[in-house]
Amino acid sequence: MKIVVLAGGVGGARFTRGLLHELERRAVPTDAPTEVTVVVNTGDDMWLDGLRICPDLDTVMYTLGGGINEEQGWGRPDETRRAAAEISAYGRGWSWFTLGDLDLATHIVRTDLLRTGSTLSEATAFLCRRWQPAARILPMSDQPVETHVRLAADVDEHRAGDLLHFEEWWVRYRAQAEVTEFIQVGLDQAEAAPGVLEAILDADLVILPPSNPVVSVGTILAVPGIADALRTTSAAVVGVSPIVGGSAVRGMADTCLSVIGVETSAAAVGLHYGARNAGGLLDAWLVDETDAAALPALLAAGIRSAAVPLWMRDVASTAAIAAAVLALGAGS
Ligand code: GDP
Ligand code: FO1
Ligand code: CA
Repeated sequence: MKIVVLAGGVGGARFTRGLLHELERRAVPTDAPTEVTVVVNTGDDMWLDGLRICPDLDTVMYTLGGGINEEQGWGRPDETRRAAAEISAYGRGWSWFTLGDLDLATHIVRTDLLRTGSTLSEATAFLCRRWQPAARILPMSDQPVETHVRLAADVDEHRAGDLLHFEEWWVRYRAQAEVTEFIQVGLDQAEAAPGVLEAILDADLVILPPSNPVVSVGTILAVPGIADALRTTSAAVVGVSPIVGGSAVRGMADTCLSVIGVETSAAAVGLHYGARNAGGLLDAWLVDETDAAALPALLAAGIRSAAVPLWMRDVASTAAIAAAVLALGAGS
């Protein structure tokens, strides 16, 4: 069996870890192992003091490789910030963005690979040789595509109408600065990274995990060819709601959804992706048990649905969510 997951950072990474756990639990030694490919959002990537930072790729790689800071959800555990302090002593660096010493090593190796001619796919494969994730991790694109927000009003040195990198809007301003739109800078020059479209078209199951529908999954879907591949693949496409009981469990998905005019509810996000049999992307959509009232509307729109607990409290509860996705994907 072949499974593709379109992931952002923490939500996508944690879901995929639970999925791998569930697949491992079900594995039959005589059967070929299920192959999982994670296509990761690179819209949050940015240059910081000469280093290429890829937050969602690193979050997925560390989470699946056993090197993630569990409490934070991103970065490495037992971090120190000595290099960042030295960079600020030179009057450089971004005071609002934390880069730990261990994490910096990843950025230095990746940047060196990129500067000596490797593509982002090649650099990612190289970094993964150390972490040995039980899934193939692919960037959505090898070309830089960076999500920016358009500011509705002046904030600090930025003017209304200016574009601001999504990470600055989120990490520096905690998504409190009002914005009018999200723009993927570089999208017109971008194509899906090698293997991405092939993996989707060749899959038995494609999963939209509980990642941010706007700046994680939405950005991946904006890469030319990816949404079409989802529409045409013979795989079942199953999504997991990142919205539980009308709120984003963590992060700023609620603010992002309101910017694109979608209500923060499990049903609205499912309907935003739409039914595959009506030109949309989903065959099925998993919602939280407290959102069971959404099932009739989803079914009426042509999206099979089920309601189960969707809190990823630990690996076991997340594996149970993955089991429900596998059941929905199999048509039950
Ligand atoms: P990011 O790049 O680190 O923001 O991570 P993602 O885009 O992959 O996922 C972020 C989204 O995951 C958030 O907007 C939440 O809505 C969702 N999320 C986080 N934890 C949970 C959880 O336990 N259950 C569900 N259903 N969604 C979650
Ligand atoms: N998130 C923060 O809220 N503050 C940070 O200083 C921060 C640093 C950081 C460094 C490396 C990395 O891979 C991720 C980092 N994140 C940080 C998380 C992350 O960039 C964002 O929360 C998500 O990408 C939001 O989609
Ligand atoms: Ca992200």
